[in-house]
Amino acid sequence: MKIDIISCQPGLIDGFFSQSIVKNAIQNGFVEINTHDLRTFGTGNYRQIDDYQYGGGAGMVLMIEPLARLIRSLQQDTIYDQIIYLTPDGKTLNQKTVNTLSLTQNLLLICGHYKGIDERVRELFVTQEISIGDYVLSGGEIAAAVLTDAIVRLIPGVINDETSALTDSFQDDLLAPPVYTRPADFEGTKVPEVLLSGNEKLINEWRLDKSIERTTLRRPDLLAK
Ligand code: 6GU
Repeated sequence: MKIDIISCQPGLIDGFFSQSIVKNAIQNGFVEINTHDLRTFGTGNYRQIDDYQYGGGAGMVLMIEPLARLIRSLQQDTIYDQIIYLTPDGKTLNQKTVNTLSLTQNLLLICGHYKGIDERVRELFVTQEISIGDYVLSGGEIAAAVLTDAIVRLIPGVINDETSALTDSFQDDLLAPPVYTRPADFEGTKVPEVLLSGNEKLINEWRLDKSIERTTLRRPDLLAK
């Protein structure tokens, strides 16, 4: 899988990817991630990438020309399954979308900044718009890192125990059950007996019960689906 990311602050993203599970996935050849500095494709001597918005109003807008040039130069080498613009007015990200994207070959992510990008970039190039929640970040970089992390950890082999990603919260619209490790008794607070029983059937039943209980209490909206 290959993920290309367009940003005017690529250092932000590279920092995250040089740590984390994503770093291991890159080193082990599961994914190739390239960040592309929009500034490189800026116009004029000052490599301008943003400008005032038509009609007036506060905040700069990323210009269409640098973005179009960069996107087209990337398209010379790669056919993208999706060109995704990270924006607070996109569709809120969920595990279903992450699952679908993890099955693609080539993704291009575009990080916005300031007031956003010229609307015509969205019309001409973008195939999908994603938000990571109802709050505003100062740029799309953190959102791109969130999306990339969520996708990459699903690639088979990236997480040691392949079954681990399948038992995550949200994988079947249920929150994950509680987990425990040693000691079995911490100052009188004990691990539930069933988990020490070795009875796999009982353990699975207990975990499902707890998942449903936790989802009912905390996220009834998930059960309604
Ligand atoms: Cl994708 N970008 C920005 N700037 N803010 C956000 C977001 C994205 N998702 C939620 N807030």
